Amino acid sequence: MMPSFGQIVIGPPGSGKSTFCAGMCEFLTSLGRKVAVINLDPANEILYYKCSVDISTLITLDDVMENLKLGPNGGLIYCIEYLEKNIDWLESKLKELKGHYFLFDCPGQVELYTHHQSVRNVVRQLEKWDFRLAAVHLVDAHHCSDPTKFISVLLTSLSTMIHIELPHVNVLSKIDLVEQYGKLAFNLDFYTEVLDLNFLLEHIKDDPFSQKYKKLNEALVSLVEDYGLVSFKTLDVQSKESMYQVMKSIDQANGYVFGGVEEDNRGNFSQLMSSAVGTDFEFFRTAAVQEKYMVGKDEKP
Ligand SMILES: Nc1nc2c(ncn2[C@@H]2O[C@H](COP(=O)(O)OP(=O)(O)OP(=O)(O)O)[C@@H](O)[C@H]2O)c(=O)[nH]1
Ligand SMILES: [Mg+2]
Repeated sequence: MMPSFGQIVIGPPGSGKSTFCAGMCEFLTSLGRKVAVINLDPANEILYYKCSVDISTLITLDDVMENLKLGPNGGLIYCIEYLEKNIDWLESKLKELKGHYFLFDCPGQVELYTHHQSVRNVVRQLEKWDFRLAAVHLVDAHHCSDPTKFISVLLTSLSTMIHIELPHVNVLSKIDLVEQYGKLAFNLDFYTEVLDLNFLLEHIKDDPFSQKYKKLNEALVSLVEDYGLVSFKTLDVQSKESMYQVMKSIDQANGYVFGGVEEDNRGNFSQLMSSAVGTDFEFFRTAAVQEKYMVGKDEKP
């Protein structure tokens, strides 16, 4: 039986998860992939995409907050625990969508990915149903302009990777706005490759507050370096080239390149190779797709 492939799209509030799901759905559809977007965020009010399954038909955050007198954070945790307890609901919905490529739009609450067990348990269950998944972890790129914020981004990314235990693609989203809060101290590669973080420490402001946490920052940075797990792709959701590069990384991470090639192209060696080795045998086919992608939308200046 064919496994199901897909992406678990996670990250802090406002990092661009829902926009990414909408863009990725459109992009993959133009490539000929049959995509189903699953909204698992009970706080999503307006959806930018046509979703195939919507958690709000199971439970809504408003109902929970009102009836259980919970705040937005507690309410969201309750909703996700409720989803975990009612996993049969998800199973029956997903069964009807067999043969699709899945995009799971998840809530923007960090502790769900670093500590809490429910998302992790739902992911493990999906794996038991033969889903091959990659976590796509979006973080707003503007955090690069502040070294201490970037250290916290690194830590969140690392804890998420270790906690969720999926093949993982970290993405700096909204890269088109990266310098909106100030010029970067280093080239972009410095932030994406995460190689020599000691340089970062030199750029932390020299005020009494930072002085106090100097040793802590040093320790955190060396922890991230010791694991050597965190690196980033960059994303501008409006750019076809950028979407293509992110898609290639995700296809390698969840194994789609080896097992999920579109029905029509099964056995098409060049396609398999182009994705697997990262060269661009596919260039002309993709160029055509890029023309088709987001037709009618304004191009970036
Ligand atoms: N400039 C720019 N804006 C973006 C990009 N991606 C998302 N945005 C904007 O960022 C804002 C938040 O995007 P969402 O997709 O709602 O973020 P989210 O992570 O789903 O947010 P929550 O569900 O509330 O956690 C929206 O105004 C988007 O238009 C991008 O690549 N570039
Ligand atoms: Mg969202």
